[in-house]
Amino acid sequence: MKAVIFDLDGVITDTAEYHYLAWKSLADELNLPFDKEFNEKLKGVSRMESLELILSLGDTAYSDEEKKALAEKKNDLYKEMIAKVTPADLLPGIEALLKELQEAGIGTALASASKNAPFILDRLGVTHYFNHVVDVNLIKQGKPDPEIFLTGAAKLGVLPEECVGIEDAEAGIESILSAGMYAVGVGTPAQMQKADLIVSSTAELSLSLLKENFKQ
Ligand code: B16
Ligand code: MG
Repeated sequence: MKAVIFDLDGVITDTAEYHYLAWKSLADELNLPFDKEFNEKLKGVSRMESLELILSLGDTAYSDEEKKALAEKKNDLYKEMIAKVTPADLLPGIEALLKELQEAGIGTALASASKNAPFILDRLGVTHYFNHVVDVNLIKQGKPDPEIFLTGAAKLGVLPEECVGIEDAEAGIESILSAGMYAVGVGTPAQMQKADLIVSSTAELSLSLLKENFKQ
């Protein structure tokens, strides 16, 4: 195991609630029946794809320009919310794991679908733990395509089979597996069916757990 590549939302911090609240406000304005259950479909999915899914709840057709304005409106609200993020919003066990990886000289990268990821890492105070943050603006295919995880490995100068990927979304696990990496899923066995290793909480993650299982 030479590197660990992390997802952000749901693994490092729980920004899903803020994404939900910002989309909910937009959906209410458009009179669309958006709820928490539907929100599950948006995890790991890009901003524009998320908007398309939400708009599919109604039958109004929007021009590309209108869609851009709607996505921008959601993002402005989301940005107001994430401005309040602090290091206390790190999920349990994550900072300890990042420290262990750094001390052991194991590479780390962030493979998040979020264009707000660098800002959130700064707010959490963990930017310095990452050797590379994949610039999602340069990624052509979103998760479940392997491109974002493969880019992370290439930037770290390691082979995909030397990497562990950690995700909380089904699309993310598929992305890791099709990249040829070892997939760790945070969630329930039902949600993380395809993952090589499942933990119910990030608090269970540690360097020794990853090393022991990676060998198998
Ligand atoms: P943004 P991840 C994803 O983050 C979120 O899970 C998803 O809900 C969101 O739509 C996507 O980022 C894009 O975020 O609008 O900030 O660019 O799980 O890949 O870290
Ligand atoms: Mg996620």
